Amino acid sequence: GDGVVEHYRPRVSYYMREQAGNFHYGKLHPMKPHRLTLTNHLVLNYGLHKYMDVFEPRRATEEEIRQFHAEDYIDFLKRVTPDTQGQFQECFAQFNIGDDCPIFDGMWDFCRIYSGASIEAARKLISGSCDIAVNWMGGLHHAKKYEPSGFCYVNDIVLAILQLLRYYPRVLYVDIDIHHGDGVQEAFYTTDRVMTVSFHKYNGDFFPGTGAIDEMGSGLGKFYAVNVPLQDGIDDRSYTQLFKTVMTSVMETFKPGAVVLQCGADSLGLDRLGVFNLSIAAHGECVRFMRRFGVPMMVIGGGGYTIRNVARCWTNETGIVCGVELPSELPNNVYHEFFAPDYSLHPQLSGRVINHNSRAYLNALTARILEQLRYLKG
Ligand code: ZLS
Ligand code: CA
Ligand code: ZN
Repeated sequence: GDGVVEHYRPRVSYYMREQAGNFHYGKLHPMKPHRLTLTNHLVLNYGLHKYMDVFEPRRATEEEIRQFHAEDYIDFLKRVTPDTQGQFQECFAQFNIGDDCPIFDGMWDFCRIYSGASIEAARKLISGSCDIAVNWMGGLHHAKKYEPSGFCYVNDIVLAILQLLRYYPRVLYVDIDIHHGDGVQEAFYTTDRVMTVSFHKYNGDFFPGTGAIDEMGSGLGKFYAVNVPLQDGIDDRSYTQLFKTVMTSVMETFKPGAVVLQCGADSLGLDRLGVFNLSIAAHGECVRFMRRFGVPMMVIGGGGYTIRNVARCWTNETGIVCGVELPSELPNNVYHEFFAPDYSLHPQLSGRVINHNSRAYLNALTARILEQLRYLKG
């Protein structure tokens, strides 16, 4: 077994603002910030706050957001509201405003809250006052320098990595959201100081359409972007085995000073937008595996659209980073009815879609990625 790991109790910082759960993208929109409130209730009712330092982070400043985003885009985000959007109509096409990225009440405030938390988490890691920093509000990996994309307006991950790069020579970004982490990959595509690794569904059509295996980075960054394109229905065994094989080689070759792990929960089975078959245990196994390397780590949220399972998933992963084993029976909490009929941390999520990833496909994929990583050695 791994007795040593079980006794390892890392210092964990946890970032949360209650208001974050009260924002609404719109009634029909699949992104529901309320999942953050559900998650926090489970985390607190399991008593996990006793194992962490819990912080209410400050908002990111405009100046901090300018480290990545363009000034006129920031001006737009700052000034547009549902009431003033009439005056900004001509900017909507320029800034990709539409059904995926609507203008909603408090949008700019929401961006400043989730980004402020990721920036503070990065600084906390640098200061050495924690080993793992958790921000379930963050992880909005699609946002671009000049525009929002796929429910993401400000790229808190890029902002956090830019902070980490002030101190750590090399930062590893790992993304287990079902969507490709395109915004982060693009921001660091030409540098060898950030390696990005994304596992995602890819068929050329599924959003955002990028993330083919041959996108590997360019210039100095050549080979430092790793893409793991997967088909519908991938199951626990195939995914965790692939994840561990790839990440072992990545850690050995890249030797990062810090890791940022995006834990999008839309890779779980039964997700409203997702098509994978992962259980909460397998998703969490990826987090546990990364924790074992003992490298300073930032753990952030992302997608996740069947919100009762998002809350379960991120609660389980909060327990994992703390090194605390949680009983399956959910503690009593004011949102108990969300978790009917099983009231369990580990409901059955698999079985809706069949696995279209053959052994042969996964073996060939693994071989190609390990070959790419061999270019980094020596
Ligand atoms: O990674 O697939 C698309 C783009 C479209 C189809 C949908 N229409 C609305 C716009 C054009 C091609 N967008 C994806 C974005 C997925 C973002 C994932 C974010 C993350 O998990 C990180 C947080 C998409 N998939 C599903 C929808 N959009 C979608 C489903 C249902 C609705 C309601 C609200 C809006 C319009 C009707 C909407 C979007
Ligand atoms: Ca991904
Ligand atoms: Zn996603």
